[in-house]
Amino acid sequence: MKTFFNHLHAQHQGQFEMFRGALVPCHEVPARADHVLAELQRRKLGEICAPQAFDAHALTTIHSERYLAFLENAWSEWVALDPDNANRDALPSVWPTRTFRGDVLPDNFAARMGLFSFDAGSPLTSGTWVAARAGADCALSAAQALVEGDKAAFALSRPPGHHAGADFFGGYCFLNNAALAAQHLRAAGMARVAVLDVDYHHGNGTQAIFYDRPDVFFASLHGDPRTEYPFFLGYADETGAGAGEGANLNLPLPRGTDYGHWSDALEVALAAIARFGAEALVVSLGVDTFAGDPISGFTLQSDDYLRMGERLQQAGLPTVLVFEGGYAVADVGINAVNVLQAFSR
Ligand code: SP5
Ligand code: ZN
Repeated sequence: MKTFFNHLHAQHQGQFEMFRGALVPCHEVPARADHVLAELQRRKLGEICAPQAFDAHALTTIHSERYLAFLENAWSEWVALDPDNANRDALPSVWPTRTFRGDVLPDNFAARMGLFSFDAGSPLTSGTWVAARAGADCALSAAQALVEGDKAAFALSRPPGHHAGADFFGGYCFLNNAALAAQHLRAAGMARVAVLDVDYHHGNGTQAIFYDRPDVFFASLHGDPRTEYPFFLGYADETGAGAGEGANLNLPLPRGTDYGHWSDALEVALAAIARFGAEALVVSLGVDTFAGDPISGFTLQSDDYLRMGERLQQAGLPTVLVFEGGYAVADVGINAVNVLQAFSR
């Protein structure tokens, strides 16, 4: 199995995220991807490939033009406000909640930061755009490998993507890599594509992007949003809208869930994906379900990821795996590559 990876991911290196009124060191750090790369190389699991550079049009299939223009120019606008900003990441501090307008694009930079985001945990840095674009290229290249006949491909993208919507960032995510991969498969002629999100957190961005579409099924196993981030989406009664009714499946699980109960939910998701008739699968592969994860609440062990990979591979579909969360940095390589191992035989 090919892995698509670009060292430019390390250009996105946030300093702090807001937590309980303080700025605390970012959990989403470049070393995460480097550990996964090192473990892939240590086990000699397939070729590491540079992604193809896709043009901006590939991003507009998922993201709005005004959001992409904002992201591309945000850092230079931030530094133009004050030269000292070059040493500080940009975080939003004001948002248009209910009753405010989302259609007006203010001139003020802080206002646009808020318009295009939903949390204060996702710093925008000097290298965010370059890294996110390279990550999107990895996801698109992995999808293209399937189009060319590969049975599986891995996008070792960073920053992650599944919380990013058509026109907003948040949850450490800027461009929705899994959605871009799914859409690339659709555009290449696969009639029905499923996205299976196994990250600890609900993939609110991916769900929202495909919510009213009958051609992309979204299924997610995640911490119950009543207690877990991102809180405001990911409930079991969200089943799709309009033509997409029935093509969305949320399986929220309580804190403390172990692999036994998690894998029961996985069977439900895989059965629904089989009924849907997916021709290809995109897995949003977060390993923050790990017992040792510092910000999450499930109790999966490293060996459980071997079983997870075997079960996903047995679904028998051409599969793109896209790296998402996982913040137990020293274990993230072992856990992610344990999932990939079954796809590499
Ligand atoms: C891709 C992904 O997994 N995004 C997760 C974003 C979660 N952001 C909120 C985390 C808040 C927890 N902060 C705990 C700090 C403890 N020192
Ligand atoms: Zn997560």
